Amino acid sequence: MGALPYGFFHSPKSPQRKVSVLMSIPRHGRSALLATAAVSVALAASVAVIGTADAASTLGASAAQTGRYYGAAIAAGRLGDATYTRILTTEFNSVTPENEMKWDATEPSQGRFTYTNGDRILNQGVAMGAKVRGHALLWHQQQPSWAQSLSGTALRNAAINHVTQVATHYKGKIYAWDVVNEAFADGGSGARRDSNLQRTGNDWIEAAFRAARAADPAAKLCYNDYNTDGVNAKSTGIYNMVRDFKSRGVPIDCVGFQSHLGTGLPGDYQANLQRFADLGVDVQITELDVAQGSNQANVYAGVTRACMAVSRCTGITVWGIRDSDSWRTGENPLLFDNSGNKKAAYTSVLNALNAGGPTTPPTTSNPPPPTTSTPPPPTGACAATVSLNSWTGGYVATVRVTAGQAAVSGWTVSLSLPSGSAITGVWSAANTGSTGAVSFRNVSYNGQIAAGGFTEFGFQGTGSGPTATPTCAAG
Ligand code: G2I
Repeated sequence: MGALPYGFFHSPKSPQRKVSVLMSIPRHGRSALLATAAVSVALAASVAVIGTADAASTLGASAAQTGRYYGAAIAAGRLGDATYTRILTTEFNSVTPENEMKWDATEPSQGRFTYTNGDRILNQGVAMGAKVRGHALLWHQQQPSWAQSLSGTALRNAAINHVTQVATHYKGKIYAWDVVNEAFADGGSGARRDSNLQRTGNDWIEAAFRAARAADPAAKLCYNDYNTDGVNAKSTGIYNMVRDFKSRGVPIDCVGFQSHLGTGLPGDYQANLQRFADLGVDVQITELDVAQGSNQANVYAGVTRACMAVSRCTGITVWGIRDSDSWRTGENPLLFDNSGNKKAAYTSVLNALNAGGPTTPPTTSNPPPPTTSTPPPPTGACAATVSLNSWTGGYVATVRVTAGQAAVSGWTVSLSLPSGSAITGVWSAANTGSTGAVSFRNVSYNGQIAAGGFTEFGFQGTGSGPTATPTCAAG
């Protein structure tokens, strides 16, 4: 099957072909396409024209200018492909294993854990200095056959043990875990999906999140789902669960929006991300791919702009690199063609990422920079703020480093830890010292911050976390 022409889904003359196209992809991708096609919005064709000295030239570097990541789902079996690996290492600063950390891959028989391929993905990410998203601890699909045959308490215990073991194996190395994947039903119910896991009791999801937090306190813990690309019954069901979790102290940090899209984007895509962010969780685009068509580049740009407009949208992951790597065979839904060439969609994403920074280079001559009610730090400087997630005996600190009126090239954040506090893990920075007066230096991929932009790093520790505002030195 070739590329879908733009407007194909709306053609009244081709109902048979529409069905055959939809039937040719797996079931839930089909419903994603139907949902998005039904409310497709023609996005403005214009893309901000950049071309400033600050516009970065790769997806990861462009996203990093505003403290975000741009990632790809990758497969261990493709890492030997030179074109694939060249694009991966050049363009992306986050990786997600497409299949290698799933239950069937990591615990093929009960209690026997195999991490060979999961570790290959992890090591690839580490070698690139990239974030690693863990995917997925519990899901009704891709369960090993032994788990499929369990139920009740035996399944609950096996599932929680699985979460504990896998999160412990990868402790301190995962940026964010999809703790639970696709637990809500499609359609208008807004209810949980029936599954063997759901039949162990409605609290299985929160039990999984608590187990994951206990095993790896530094990882952000996400709920991840599809057909949640606008305000609809399914996304509202998830919204209500997240609100309930936050009110009861169930540890959840982020919601993943898979965004397997057709040829349109719901008009309330950004508003939907924002309403989740307003609950106090990060949001991430976790499995983005968009059906080929004349609108593909615009839909990709629209998703990018939406994430850039939501301060708690921390990054975007595309579900594969080249069209030929995609699970959506024949739909050409990715940013690189089969030969590894950049597509128009790639350029639209890069421009939208770069539009998140300044549109003119910083200058010390006229005209003077506009004044704002809360002035940023002086030119060439940076500022740092800490947000703490504490519990008895430990904490995770997230530090945001913000550039002033000029871009920053390299930064060092210094702070003082209270007596009895010791750092046990650091990500996206290199620390000097782990008790008392400590400092953190940028790593290779987050030293450049555009004027007014920010990046984030984090650390975890024992005792209580820092309370005073840190200092930041640029350069
Ligand atoms: O279905 C698309 C994605 C929907 N959200 C969750 C994701 O985890 C899911 O990823 C896909 C992978 O992209 C596929 O690669 O999950 C599929 C399984 O539901 C993956 O397909 C499986 C095939 O079904 C297996 O036959 C195959 O052995 O990939 C396996 C490894 O190539």
